[in-house]
Amino acid sequence: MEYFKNINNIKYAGVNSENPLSFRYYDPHKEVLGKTMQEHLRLAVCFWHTFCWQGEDAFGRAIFSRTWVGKQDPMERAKDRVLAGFEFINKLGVPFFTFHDRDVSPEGDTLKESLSRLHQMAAVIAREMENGKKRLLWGTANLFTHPRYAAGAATNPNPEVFAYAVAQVKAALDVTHKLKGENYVLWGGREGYDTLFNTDLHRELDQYGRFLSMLVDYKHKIGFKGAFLIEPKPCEPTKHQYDFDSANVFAFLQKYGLQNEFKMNIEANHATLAGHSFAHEVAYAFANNIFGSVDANRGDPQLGWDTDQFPLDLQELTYVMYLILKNGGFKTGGFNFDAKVRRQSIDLEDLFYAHICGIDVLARALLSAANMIENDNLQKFMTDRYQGWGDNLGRDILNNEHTFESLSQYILDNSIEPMPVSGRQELLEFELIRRVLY
Ligand code: XLS
Ligand code: CA
Ligand code: CA
Repeated sequence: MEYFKNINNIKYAGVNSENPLSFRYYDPHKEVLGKTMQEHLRLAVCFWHTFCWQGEDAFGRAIFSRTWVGKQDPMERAKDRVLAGFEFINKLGVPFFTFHDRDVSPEGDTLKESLSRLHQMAAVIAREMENGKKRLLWGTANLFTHPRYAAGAATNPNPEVFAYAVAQVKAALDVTHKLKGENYVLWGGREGYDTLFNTDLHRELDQYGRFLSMLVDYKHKIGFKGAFLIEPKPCEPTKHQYDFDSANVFAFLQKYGLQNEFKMNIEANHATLAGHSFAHEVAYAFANNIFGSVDANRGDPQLGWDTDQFPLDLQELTYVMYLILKNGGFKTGGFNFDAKVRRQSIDLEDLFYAHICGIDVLARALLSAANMIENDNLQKFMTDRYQGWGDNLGRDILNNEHTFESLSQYILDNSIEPMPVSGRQELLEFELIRRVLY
């Protein structure tokens, strides 16, 4: 069965192509700074928005009629969805995909049935991965849709829910391991609270710390070599999510001695919901050695919720790409499209247009960022700006050779009155713009 009829493999056709079903910038084998575009971007398509969501929102019901939804039997339907997913990924030509357990395998009447279904579906996925030479960027577990998780999974007031979540995550990690996933993601779906009147914050954080520590033990036991990634988000579905942003998660990890076991999966949309720029979250993660992967979907500047739109902001993405290149590129991570089409984009080809445009914007950002790196005026400015910290005074301070008394004395003895110097912000902003436009 062909699910996306009349759509051929998407090819690179150059910037002047008038074919909307072609790439204008993404040329997977083009070399940029010694690596191919494909190796730099490590693009992934997500299962949930792209193949599971049917257009329902808080006000309206399903609106899409997908060729893979129709069979009565839930397992037959799940198989159709996985086959359709792989046809899409193969035609789009990206190397990776991402999924939640529930995206590919329907919840059963009992946990036992759910787990057995997941393992059956993993076998179908393994075959499709093999046929299409596709790789799993990350797997994860859905700990937020079922009513049992309404008050959280690891942070639930009932330890039986905690244990249920353990069983579900154990199976999701087993499957991710079996499919050679390069990461495993933990987004704390309902790990948070709606009101403090019914919430014991101290206890819930301890529960969450325990859950993650047990997960780490299990990872080492089974020899899973991928990275564990936590995905921060400040709110939605709960009013306050415990994994608010990268800085908040980093503090939490240090409290529970887990800082060497987890990195961040940074979503652009979640960064802006937290009142940060996307670049801030990426820079913060690099500064603390916790950068892992990126969900490239953006929010809407006027809407205060998680709109999960495809990436478009070339200026922002160029700078983020510059940060990633400067720090040596992705290791286990990549760019995942945790993005959905708008509800009125009901046609199957809209899924292609959305991904193609997102991929082309990332590819163009990569070219601009490489151009910035080749003549790195931002770095030159930065090196000069902090130069004093490489000289005697700065070095001695950092090497612990000064005290409050000795430094006070030093400044007084030498009659030093420091003068401000320009931060050159406007000039540096233009430095980015000229690379975006080159
Ligand atoms: C929700 C999150 C979620 C994670 C995976 O807002 O973005 O989709 O990426 O559970
Ligand atoms: Ca999101
Ligand atoms: Ca996400």
